[in-house]
Amino acid sequence: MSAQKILLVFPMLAMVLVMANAQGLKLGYYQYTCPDAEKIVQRVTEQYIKHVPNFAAGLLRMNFHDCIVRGCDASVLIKPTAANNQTEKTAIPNVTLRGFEIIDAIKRELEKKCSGIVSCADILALAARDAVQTINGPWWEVPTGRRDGRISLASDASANIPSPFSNITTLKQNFAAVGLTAKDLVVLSGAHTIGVGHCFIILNRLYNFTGKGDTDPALSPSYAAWLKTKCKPNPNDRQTFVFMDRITPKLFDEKYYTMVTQHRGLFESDATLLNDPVTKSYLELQVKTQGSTFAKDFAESMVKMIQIGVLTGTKGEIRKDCGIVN
Ligand code: HEM
Ligand SMILES: *[C@@H]1O[C@H](CO)[C@@H](O)[C@H](O)[C@H]1NC(C)=O
Ligand SMILES: *[C@@H]1O[C@H](CO)[C@@H](O)[C@H](O)[C@H]1NC(C)=O
Ligand SMILES: CC(=O)N[C@H]1CO[C@H](CO)[C@@H](O)[C@@H]1O
Ligand SMILES: CC(=O)N[C@H]1CO[C@H](CO)[C@@H](O)[C@@H]1O
Repeated sequence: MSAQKILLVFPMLAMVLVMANAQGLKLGYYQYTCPDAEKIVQRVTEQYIKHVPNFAAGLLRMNFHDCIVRGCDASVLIKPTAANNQTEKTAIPNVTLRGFEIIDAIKRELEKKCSGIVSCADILALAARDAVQTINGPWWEVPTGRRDGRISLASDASANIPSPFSNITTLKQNFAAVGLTAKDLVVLSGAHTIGVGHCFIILNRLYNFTGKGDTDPALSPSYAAWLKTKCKPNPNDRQTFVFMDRITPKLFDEKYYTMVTQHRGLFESDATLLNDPVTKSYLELQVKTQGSTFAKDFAESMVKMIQIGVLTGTKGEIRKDCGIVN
């Protein structure tokens, strides 16, 4: 759906978005300093995503991981400088992050056009949005003006990125800690309508849930049987994966919610959305109405997510290379 169309259909959204700039971000921040910035991000992102649509999932997840650790400051992009100074990238939850090369390609283009102006944090937020739109997903406004952080610690990522083994209580706490509600939790988890989950993450869930060679009872037995045909109990296999939304893996639709209500959520963190009245009723409503409000809700929650803990004004820096602190 185009920007114009979504704003036509949801005029209230436009108002909410214009007002949502409490932290000093604004729409079109680079209008005078680098007028083509957003066009360049969009063009390069589209080139990559049209070629490999699956990378849209990679960029969206990377945007989430960036924002939930130290705010949206591109700290997720920083490469480790020494074996004893590990950055967020190297933390366990980051092992399967993908799409770094797209951010680097965008940054190279932007540095050619207007050197030292556009932050990596803005590039990531814009690219995730453009990637999702390229695969016909929802579209949201991205107010800009973020600056890049100088700190990136693996320990922060391990402590703050929600775990796929968490229950609903813990997930709600993780989200509340950054100002996101239970509704944001269920709406943003809808991102699992695209992309993959690696088998090694669910081996215990399938084969040794309580340490007695059992399967998680929250998982549909027939789906567990199917998953076992794909995911063999080999912890050294770090490659094999399954789509999280097996019904329509490439469409940004509400079928992830259908999967969860059928006890076919891939991770415990997906399944547990059934264990809370707010998240459960949202799941059921989207299934019943074929995702009537999902695109609009997703856009609203993303706009909140991409403003978490941003650095503005004179804080932070504009990184020259997204992988390296200046
Ligand atoms: C609620 C807490 C969440 C947990 C515990 C969680 C956990 C995970 C895990 C374990 C994976 C699989 C990674 C892999 O095996 O490669 C994954 C994939 C993914 N997650 Fe989440 N996630 C959460 C919320 C979110 C949010 C809020 C977003 C974005 C708005 C998101 C977007 C994605 C996407 C797009 C993928 C697919 C990545 C790919 O295909 O490369 N997730 N998530
Ligand atoms: C949720 O997980 C936390 C942390 O592991 C645990 O302390 C808590 O008892 C769990 N809550 C429920 C309702 O299972
Ligand atoms: C299952 O878990 C238990 C307890 O953690 C462990 O002792 C056992 O070796 C595991 N079995 C397999 C097959 O991994
Ligand atoms: C994408 C990325 O940087 N992944 C890294 C995650 O962490 C492991 C080690 O913990 C690295 O080997 C990966 O390269
Ligand atoms: C780039 C980066 O974040 N480096 C960190 C290395 O470790 C020290 C001490 O833990 C941090 O202060 C640095 O910021």
